[in-house]
Amino acid sequence: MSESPLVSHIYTADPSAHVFNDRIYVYPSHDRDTGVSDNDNGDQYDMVDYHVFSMDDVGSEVTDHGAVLKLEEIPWAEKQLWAPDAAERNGKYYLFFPARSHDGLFRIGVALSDKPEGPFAAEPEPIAGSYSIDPAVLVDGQDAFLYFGGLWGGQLQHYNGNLHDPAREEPTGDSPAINPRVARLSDDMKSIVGEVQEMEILDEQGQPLRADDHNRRFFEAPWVHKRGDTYYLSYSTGNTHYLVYATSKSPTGPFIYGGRIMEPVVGWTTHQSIVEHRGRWFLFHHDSSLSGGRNSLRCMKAKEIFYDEAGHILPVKV
Ligand code: FUB
Repeated sequence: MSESPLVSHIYTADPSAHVFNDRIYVYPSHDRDTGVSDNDNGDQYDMVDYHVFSMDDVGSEVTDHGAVLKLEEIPWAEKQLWAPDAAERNGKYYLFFPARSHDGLFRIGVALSDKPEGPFAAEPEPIAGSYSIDPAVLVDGQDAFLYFGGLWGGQLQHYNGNLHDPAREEPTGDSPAINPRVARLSDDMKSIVGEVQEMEILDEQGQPLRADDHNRRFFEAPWVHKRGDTYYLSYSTGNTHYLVYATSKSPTGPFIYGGRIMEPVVGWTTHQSIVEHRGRWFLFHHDSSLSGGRNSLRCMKAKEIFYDEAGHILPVKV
């Protein structure tokens, strides 16, 4: 059974959900109909602002707090406001977002507010050392980690370590798959401390997932949540359209592949967040059901998820 969209007055995607002050806040992309045909570069995802949504609980009325950050307010960004995330630290709220800058490369920016619902004011420059797309931030005690990365239109295959190498393509065969990146954030959340690291995602034998293992290898939408002393890295496998997860006892990994969370939905992309609210766990994700299957016009949804006694996430029904 496919649940209802959380909102249907605008198209929304890539929902990053957080609980602030016991209320659920969701930070999605805001899809719009641009008339651009679908291609592997993702040109059809040409978004120009972000809205914030909130609700008392999953299933209760959803408030649209309006456009809280617009492309024209971000000096360094040229186009494509893709999947954002938000975090709270020391009473301030931070919206992390990717955008394509004027040189054609995606970078990640940060915008600040005193309130979870914004509006947010963007820093004048992207975060130094950031690249690619799909930022997700975990505040873990005194530490904050920025996870990011996405293949194809998200450009991650064109990086060798942290250096842009346009000739580099997605590996094939038994080469190790490309993995998301992680970096420690400074106390003011505006910069990366130390080196950006490539994460490790290993199979049950402790071997890196192979590049040709398209059913399990990372593609985009990294998200890390913590349950007990276990860190769960969830992500999309992209061209095979699964949501999967891996676990670790460290926020930076290595992560061991754990299984599938969700089967493919209507639409090409799939992108998730997982959050605890009042002792229950929820998966926020999107599909293209609201637009009758148009890949770039998506709608966010939420459903409760469950774990078994060993901590495995039980697959959800689509
Ligand atoms: O919304 C644009 C892109 O589509 C996101 O950044 C990806 O994760 C995919 O959902």
